[in-house]
Amino acid sequence: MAHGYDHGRVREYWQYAWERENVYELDEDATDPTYVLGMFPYTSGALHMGHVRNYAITDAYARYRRMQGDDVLHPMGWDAFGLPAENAAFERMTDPESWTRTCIDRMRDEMESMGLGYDWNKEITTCEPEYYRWNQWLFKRLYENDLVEYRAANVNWCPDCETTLADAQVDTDADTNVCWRCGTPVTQRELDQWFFKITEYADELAEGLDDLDGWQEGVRESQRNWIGRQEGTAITFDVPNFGSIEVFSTRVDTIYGATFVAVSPMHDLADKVAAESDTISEQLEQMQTSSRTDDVDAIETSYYARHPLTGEELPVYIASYVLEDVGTGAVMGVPAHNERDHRFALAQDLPIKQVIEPVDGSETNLPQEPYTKDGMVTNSEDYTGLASEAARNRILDYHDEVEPTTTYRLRDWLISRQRYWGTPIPIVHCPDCGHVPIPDEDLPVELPEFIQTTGNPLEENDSFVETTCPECGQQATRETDTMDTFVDSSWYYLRFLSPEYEDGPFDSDRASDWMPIDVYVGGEEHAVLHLLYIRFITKALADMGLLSVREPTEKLISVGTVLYNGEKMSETQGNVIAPHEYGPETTRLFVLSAAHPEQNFEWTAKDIGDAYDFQQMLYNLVVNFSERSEFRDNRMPHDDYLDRALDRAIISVSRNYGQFRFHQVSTELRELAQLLRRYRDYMTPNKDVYERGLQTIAKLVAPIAPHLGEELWNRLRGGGLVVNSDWPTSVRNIDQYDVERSLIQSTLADVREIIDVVNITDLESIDIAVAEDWKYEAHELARTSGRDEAIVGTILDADTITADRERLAEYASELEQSHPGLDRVLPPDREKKILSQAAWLLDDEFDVDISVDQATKNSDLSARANPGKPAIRIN
Ligand code: ANZ
Ligand code: ZN
Repeated sequence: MAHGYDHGRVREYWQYAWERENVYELDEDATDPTYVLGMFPYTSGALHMGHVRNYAITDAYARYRRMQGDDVLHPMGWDAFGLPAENAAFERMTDPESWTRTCIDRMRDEMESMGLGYDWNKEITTCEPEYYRWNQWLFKRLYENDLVEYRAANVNWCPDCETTLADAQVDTDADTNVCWRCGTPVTQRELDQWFFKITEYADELAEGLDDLDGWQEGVRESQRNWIGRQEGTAITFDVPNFGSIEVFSTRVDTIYGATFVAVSPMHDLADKVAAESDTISEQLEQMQTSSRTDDVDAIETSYYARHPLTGEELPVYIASYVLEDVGTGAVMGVPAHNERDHRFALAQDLPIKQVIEPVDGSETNLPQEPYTKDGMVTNSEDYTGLASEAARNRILDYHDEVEPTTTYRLRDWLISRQRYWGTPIPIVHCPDCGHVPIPDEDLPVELPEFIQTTGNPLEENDSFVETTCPECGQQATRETDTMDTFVDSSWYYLRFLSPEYEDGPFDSDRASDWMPIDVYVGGEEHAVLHLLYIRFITKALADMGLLSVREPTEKLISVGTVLYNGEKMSETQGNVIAPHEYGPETTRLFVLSAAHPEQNFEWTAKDIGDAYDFQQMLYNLVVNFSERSEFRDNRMPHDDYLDRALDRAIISVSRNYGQFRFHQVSTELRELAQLLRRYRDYMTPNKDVYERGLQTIAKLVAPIAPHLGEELWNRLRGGGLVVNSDWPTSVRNIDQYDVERSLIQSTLADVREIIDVVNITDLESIDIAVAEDWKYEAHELARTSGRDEAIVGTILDADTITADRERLAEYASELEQSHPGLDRVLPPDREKKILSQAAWLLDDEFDVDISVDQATKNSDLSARANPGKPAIRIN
């Protein structure tokens, strides 16, 4: 064809049409729109393939729902604060704001040229005072509700980024804790810091996961692990000259085996010991700032702990393997039954005392290796002879020093950042009044102009720092920390509901109608951080009476990674293919066709080529139709076939869209396009049938390839824009479309295989025979009978089946072999009809006469004809 599909022109033309008609704007009177949200991007300056994949998913789904007649809220905005902007500003001698604005403009352009259908009226940008004033407002409400804490804390410090990091922003790379952004090993520092008390919600956050049916199990499991809820006991050891140490243990049954006590380098006892000795102080400092958690790194102390049950004196160590933020930051060391305690005891030459034996009497490898399983308690006074479990309960009951407790791995959320490009924390430090929140009417506390410095630019800015106390009016200083950017994204989905709202961060009435988010789509790297924060904030807001839901999103799609030669495609790997390299729509079609949203997939030029060819092929079909003058009026069986195939496709494609199986959609549409082409070439097409086919495919393809959809629709004179058109409906409601489809496919495959095997060259005809009625009755009886039922007996006893006993018995035992697991089949007349309609496909392929009949008792095909699997004879 001379005139190919001109992607550039088509794209521009339809984007202009969409904009002119405001097709993506949400009707403000909508009562409960479908809320489809992709995680808004960090403003790094360019869209990458991961973005395109996420946003192609939300866009396809939003379009599908819109064509179904739903009101759809599909907004977009910018997660615009953050350290990279500051770094970029340094490198480019500009300021973070200008740099960020440039990035936003570029990214918005790229999104528009991808044809993503957003309601731009709802755009939000987190670095604007109109947005971040509500971060400050939120901070204050949390503060009033006792969910904010200011305390000195040992925090993770990245020397390169010169900032503190939340625990969740520290990665572990080959046993070393490193900064998630730059990979520099993290050290520890003690600073006064602001925290959000997410741990108050630890229980609810953990328990709520069980009810989040629309979330992938993998994500729920990551959150469960992150929260790390653990039942155990707290055991108090008296420590003369210090007080007491509380340890956390899940194995109180091993308490008689404790031969030492160890505390983490951050424990109060460690501080006390350091204060008493300069050498230890130095050693300790090294331990505290080290990012290694060496198993045997230890400081011996002069303190001892009194064993609560035996009164024995146990030495106390400071040990780096004891983690500050697990349990109570202290352990009782039971070398005989715990791996880490064992390694430590060997290195420190401490006694190893066995108190558990295997129940089956087998030998252990003690003292060379610890025995870590439950078993029978030994060497333990009154508890000797009990099973571990029983001993645990008994010890708990009898000793006040042992208390049941639940611990969490989850820590409070450290939100202080010593950086400029973030939301100022709305607090004044007054010498008399302490920390005083800034009154609501004085919000926002705006960021002052950027100053290039090495430390925190806010600290250098006297006119920002110096202020008066809102309570007593005397000279005071402003807080110079800014908020973690995860605060900005912890509630932005609520701002989208009413972005102009001025009386609060969002309109609570509307939020109660429109929340939760129906589908939330984003990268799998956010499984823990962001998705835990939004759950926490939603719950906190609900407890303040501002929201009526307690979970932010019903359905979550955690999107897999795009790979290139097996590696994640990313800026840092230097293997990025820009989304525009192949034309936006080809890229969209490709990313949606490649795999399930949750799966990773490999970028290949061939698949890109296929996505391109598919568009070309559809376009050519439609152009050819619009230029054709010759059509047929009468109706033939293969017209019925096409009609029915269309109905099947509509039902199945709709279901797949509803379940986010876009790659399935794409496969089906490619098959449908091929079928339409075959139909056209087989015989002069019937105009109505063919036109319906093309119009249907134009609509079905529109959510995943919107520009192409419009172009096809327009050439078919569909009227109006396809985005605004109604989703196609099937003429017949085909209940078992999938059974029909597999009957056709397997029968065609069987024919091909037979022809292949017998190697017939001059075919004359093909006879297809569906089974006799009684076989369907027997099949249905077998299929619906119980798992353990004797099939042959059941069938032979059924007096509804009238058939020759001998043949019935033979068939019944065949059925018994495949039961359970028999497939559902169609009734015989329907099988016959469907196959007659499909006969033209064989005629087209092999150029032969086809007959489709039902087998009769005496015909030679009757033995081989079974329900769902007709007999085939090649002549
Ligand atoms: C004594 C004991 C004896 C323990 C025994 C285990 C086995 P798991 O084992 O992963 O479920 N623990 C407690 N606080 C810790 C901290 N801050 N740093 C390092 N380890 C700590 O975790 C529970 C066990 O981890 C606890 O039970 C404690 O050792 C250790 F035969 O207490 B156990
Ligand atoms: Zn004051």
